[in-house]
Amino acid sequence: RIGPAFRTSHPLASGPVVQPAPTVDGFVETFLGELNYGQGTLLSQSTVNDQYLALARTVRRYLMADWLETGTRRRQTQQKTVGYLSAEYLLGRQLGNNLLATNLQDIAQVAMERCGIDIATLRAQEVEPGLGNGGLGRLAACFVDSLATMDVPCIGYGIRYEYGIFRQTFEADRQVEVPDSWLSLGNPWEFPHPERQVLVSFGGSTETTTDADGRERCTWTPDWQVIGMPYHYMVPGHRNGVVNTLRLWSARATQAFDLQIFNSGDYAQAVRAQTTAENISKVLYPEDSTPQGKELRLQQQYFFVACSLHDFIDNTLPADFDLRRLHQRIIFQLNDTHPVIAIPELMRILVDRKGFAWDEAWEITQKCFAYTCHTLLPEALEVWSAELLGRLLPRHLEIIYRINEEFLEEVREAHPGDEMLVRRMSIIAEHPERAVRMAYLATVAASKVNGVAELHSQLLRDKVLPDFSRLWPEKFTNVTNGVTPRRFVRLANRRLSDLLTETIGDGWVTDLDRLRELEPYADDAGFREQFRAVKQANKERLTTLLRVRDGLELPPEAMLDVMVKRLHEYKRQTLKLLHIVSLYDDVVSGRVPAEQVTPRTFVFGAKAAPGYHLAKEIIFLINAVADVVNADPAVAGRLSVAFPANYNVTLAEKLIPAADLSEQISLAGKEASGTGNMKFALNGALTIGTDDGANVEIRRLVGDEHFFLFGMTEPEVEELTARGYTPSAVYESDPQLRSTIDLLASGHFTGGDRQAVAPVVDNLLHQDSFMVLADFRAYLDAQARVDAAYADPDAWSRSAILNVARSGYFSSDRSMRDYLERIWHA
Ligand code: CJB
Repeated sequence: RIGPAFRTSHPLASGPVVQPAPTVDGFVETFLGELNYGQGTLLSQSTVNDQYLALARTVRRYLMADWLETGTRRRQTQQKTVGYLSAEYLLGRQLGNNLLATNLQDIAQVAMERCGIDIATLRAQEVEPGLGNGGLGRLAACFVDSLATMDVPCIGYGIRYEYGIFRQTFEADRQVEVPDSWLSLGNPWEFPHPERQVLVSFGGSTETTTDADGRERCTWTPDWQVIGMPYHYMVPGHRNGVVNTLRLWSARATQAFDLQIFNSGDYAQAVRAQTTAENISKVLYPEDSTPQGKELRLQQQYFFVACSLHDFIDNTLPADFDLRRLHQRIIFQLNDTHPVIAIPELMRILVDRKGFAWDEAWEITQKCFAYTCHTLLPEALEVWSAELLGRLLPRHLEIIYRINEEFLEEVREAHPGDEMLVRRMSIIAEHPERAVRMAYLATVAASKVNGVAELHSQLLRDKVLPDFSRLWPEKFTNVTNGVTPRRFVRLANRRLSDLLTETIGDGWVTDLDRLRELEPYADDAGFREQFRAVKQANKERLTTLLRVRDGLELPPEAMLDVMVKRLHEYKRQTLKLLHIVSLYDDVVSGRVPAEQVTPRTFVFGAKAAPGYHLAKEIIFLINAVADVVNADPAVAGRLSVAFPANYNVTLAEKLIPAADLSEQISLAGKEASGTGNMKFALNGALTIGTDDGANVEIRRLVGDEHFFLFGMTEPEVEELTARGYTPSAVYESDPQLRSTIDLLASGHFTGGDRQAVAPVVDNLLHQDSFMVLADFRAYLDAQARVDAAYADPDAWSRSAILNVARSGYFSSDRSMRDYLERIWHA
């Protein structure tokens, strides 16, 4: 039905795509055209949503010529491409980013004014694509932004979830999840491409037969299939005429419904198959760092990598391409273990479909994959039961078994007689049930394995994969994460950006090391004054937003102390909470006069996985403490706590530029990297943090005097664990901690209800897996140092400026250069 591609020598067929004029007139004309012909409405009748969609489509038009041209150029040059395989992309709003990339911000603003429209209202209309949980998904979005800006060929492959990360609301201080129907008002940024759709198979059985020439052949007869429909998204580089592609897959049923069953009257049964198929891309799993071994999740993983591999091999490479050279054209980067099923899929394609011998196929496969591990938590390493994997993907399980057999032979050869080692390294675990360790499969197959910060990569080698790093030391490397300065400085912090550009020129936007040139200005009183004015204006912007959005009334003058990230025990939001309660306790118990307390506004932003009960109890407790602290005149004007609901990329862009203090307080050895930590430093917040993840590198770069370090180091944590940690003993020995916990436990914050606080308090006293109590004293001492430092605005601003000047290293452009050099060789 789609018909063959249009191939013609007609002169119009190869003409350039006409771009609208980059003038206010051109913009207005295109906008009105989109409103009339695209939305089918008149300006006088149009709704905000009509106007937003027309504006988005207008901006899209300015990008289209570059997108098509980039695609043509990529096809012609046949350069090596990065195939970024990620189950998550936490993109954030597109409109502002694309206006920035095209340098149309000012033109668009004036053009909208001319139409009587406030562009800010239209920006606010966009629902951000929340197709990710947190750091890992946001990192993927930063990486594709950087690759486009650096003109590196990249296709981002992922899933077009119909529902992204849930919208968080609070009811009686408790988290309530609402479905994120981000597509319901129309999505102007995507292009469906039915001509590139792909069939994906599941279930069934395999049969091995022997050819006349003695070769074994395997045929997989699947049970059911779904269609993968690609949606293309533009990924523009920063003002460089490059637009790469993000290709997200949506699942469709092969047959909309069964006409026979429908005619017989069972309507529900008639559409059942469709529902099953389309469930695959229905919703993002909201677990961050704690995967659930659910069948649907494995279906999602296989679905998107099967589509992506097929898309590249059969629809992107030239038809006559010699697959022995595949690694010269693609490197598939595995973003955590979620896409690791791509490894047996490529083997299956090469051996079963393309007729390669096993050994040759394995050689090709090993060169085409690289694996990034994003965690140290053992529970976050995915393991799929062999029963489930074999039922859903029988051929893939056979392939994994054979990969494992051959790998274990290699181990036996290198270490004869060491069966314990063989068992430890096996891709197949035998207990508590037979299961596939996806991180091991990735490590065995990949050309390179990397962690995401120096400390993390070291711990990955020494603790998570020690046997593998001994066997293949050269396979392991580090690439410290980064963040895109386009979104997280230039777009989020226009005031700071303008100040930077006035001071050192605008080169920093694509060459963040240039921020170094700011260093001398740290000693310039006039500059410090301007820098402080920027921070103050950002705080006021935030205060206004939170008043309108959440009905929160916050003093715009206080120190803004921010902890935003997923709610997880290891990140230790409870440590922050104990700090707040102890300050409050000091005042209400009369130990410290209120006037002596540094005015602070504490801001939390965090979603908890819906099934993570303790995390949800912690959210409840933070809200309960906020209610009481905010209402108590004893601390009025001194302490306030804000927990705006639904922390997401859009809110981050408002919060981070306003922050004075960045809370990065995970237990040492648990946070792989963190990327929020980088965004705060780049926006001139000082960090209070443990020696964990990328904090280590931030501190080294900005200097000890400009960073508030506290807490146990990773070896100290290990040592305490070995000695045996008893939180109740810490509680007994520290009177301030005792008083703080007792106040919490008394029900003071929950209207006298002691039961309501018990889950969190009991856990802290009797379990405390992440040693909150052990670091409490050090944390309070560090916070006292923060107060002392904040009392000297000039010294504080100097430190903040130096944080900005010395954080250029944390650009994701630099991360991409490291990947290119150490891993991709593209
Ligand atoms: N991370 O967001 C996730 N989800 C996971 O399932 C595992 C790890 C985070 O990835 C970020 C990007 O590498 C890291 O900065 C962060 O430490 C890690 O928790």
